[in-house]
Amino acid sequence: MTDFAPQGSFDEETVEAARKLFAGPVSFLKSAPALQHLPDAVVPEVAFAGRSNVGKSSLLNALTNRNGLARTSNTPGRTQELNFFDIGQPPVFRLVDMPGYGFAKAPKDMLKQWRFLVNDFLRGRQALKRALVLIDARHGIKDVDREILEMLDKAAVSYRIVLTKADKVKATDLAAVREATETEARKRPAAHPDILATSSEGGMGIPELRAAVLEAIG
Ligand SMILES: Nc1nc2c(ncn2[C@@H]2O[C@H](COP(=O)(O)OP(=O)(O)OP(=O)(O)O)[C@@H](O)[C@H]2O)c(=O)[nH]1
Ligand SMILES: [Mg+2]
Repeated sequence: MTDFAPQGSFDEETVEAARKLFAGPVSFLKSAPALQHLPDAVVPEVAFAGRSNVGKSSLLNALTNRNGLARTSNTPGRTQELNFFDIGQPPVFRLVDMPGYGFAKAPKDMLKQWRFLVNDFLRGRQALKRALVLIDARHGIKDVDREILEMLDKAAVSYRIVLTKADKVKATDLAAVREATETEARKRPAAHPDILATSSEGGMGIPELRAAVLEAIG
């Protein structure tokens, strides 16, 4: 793996503890197509939210270094349920892979169902310590993203913005989108002031994001 300039201000011990935790046992727990199927909330949870195709499932695989743990696809709308993954055995925390929003080709009633599922989960889950809101580094924050950011701000759900697919943009463009995104994050009440730029392909920002997850679960 290539070396990247470190991001954020995580101390070495946290980065190392996070690396170890994610390198240990990881298992798929269950898939919840509706809120009544949620698993009992027994450990802290961190959820992946973001536009369809932004790279939520890929990032989950990169963090756990397990290809194919969460299903990915070039076709938007791959993930249609809330998928829970246990990290650690016994589990220390859970990652939740969620359906994406803003997927225009999905049937209307399906879209509505996903929106309720995602919004109600994010707003009502006691065990949820933080949401990671993923933003494509090629596009930056769009209005469709702002809708979910506003919802999280209103409900006071703590979240962190994470840029994805950083390997697809030039360094100068990445620096610009990073700055614009951070400026917006700092104005949002429930957002963590720092953002992370990641690549599931190249590995940029992955150690830091692991540390950020560990930090979020406390
Ligand atoms: N180059 C590059 N491609 C990526 C990266 N992350 C994801 N992709 C690609 O983007 C596509 C979508 O990735 P997914 O992880 O399935 O996206 P998702 O957000 O889970 O999508 P939905 O489940 O539809 O909401 C796949 O073809 C991935 O291979 C990345 O960091 N770099
Ligand atoms: Mg997915």
